[in-house]
Amino acid sequence: MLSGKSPEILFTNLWNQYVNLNPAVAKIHALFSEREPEVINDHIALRTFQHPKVGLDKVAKAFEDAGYQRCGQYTFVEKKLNAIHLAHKDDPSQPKVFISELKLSECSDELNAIVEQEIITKIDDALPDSDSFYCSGRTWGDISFETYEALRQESEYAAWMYVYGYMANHFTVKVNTLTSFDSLQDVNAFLEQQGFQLNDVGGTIKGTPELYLEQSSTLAEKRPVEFVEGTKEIPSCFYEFARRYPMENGEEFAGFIEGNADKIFESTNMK
Ligand code: OOG
Ligand code: NI
Repeated sequence: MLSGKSPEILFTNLWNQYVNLNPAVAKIHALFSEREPEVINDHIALRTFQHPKVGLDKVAKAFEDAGYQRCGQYTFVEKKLNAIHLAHKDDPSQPKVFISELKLSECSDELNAIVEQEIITKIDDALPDSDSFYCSGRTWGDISFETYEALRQESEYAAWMYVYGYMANHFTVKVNTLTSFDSLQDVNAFLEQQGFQLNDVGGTIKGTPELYLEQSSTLAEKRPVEFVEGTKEIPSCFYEFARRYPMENGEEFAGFIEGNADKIFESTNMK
């Protein structure tokens, strides 16, 4: 018997939090829902810090309790990130979950001091072991724009975490299952025509059919955020589009690709 929540509850909680914060996400979802009988979510992504109190194990727990298991491991040397992906043990139709963590041991003393004092010590000690940590958002209270900028000098990822915390930074439309689009190129053209800006780091399409995975994403829209210094517009969340291809054995590729992911992370960059 699994003790945890069902995957449906986990994704409903994450979806509500994500869509409430991001009007562009609601618009994109509505545009696809108008045209499609079904809009399938391929995966979501969550972020954290590599730290005994809040590391990726803590974020993964709610999913493991809901029947997920760890499948892939990834490293991003430049961005100082580790990541894993999880998939449901019995039900391949459940979205995959990508969880990354910033390797604090490779970051500066200044960054470590801010993350420790302004984020980690302020998180309630019981929260990371609870079943709602994965969607707990920012529980460290007021934030300062000066601190945001200081973090951003070294890590856009740390700066984004400081503002938003534990929530899905994206959901992903599975392009394979769309009936009114033949390719990711078509999806991108449609999004651009509708006025959405795409992440063009390394080109708007990351990956190739030979890698069995093509991905694109919108740029996170800038949303007003209250800092102690006043309100500023800060990149929030984005929407991703993924097309998976069958491998030689006929099975659909079910993993992630470091070279693609490395660029998708930048969808939440301020610059
Ligand atoms: C995750 C970026 C990686 C993918 O599909 O490769 C990713 C993130 O931005 O936290 O989503
Ligand atoms: Ni993704």
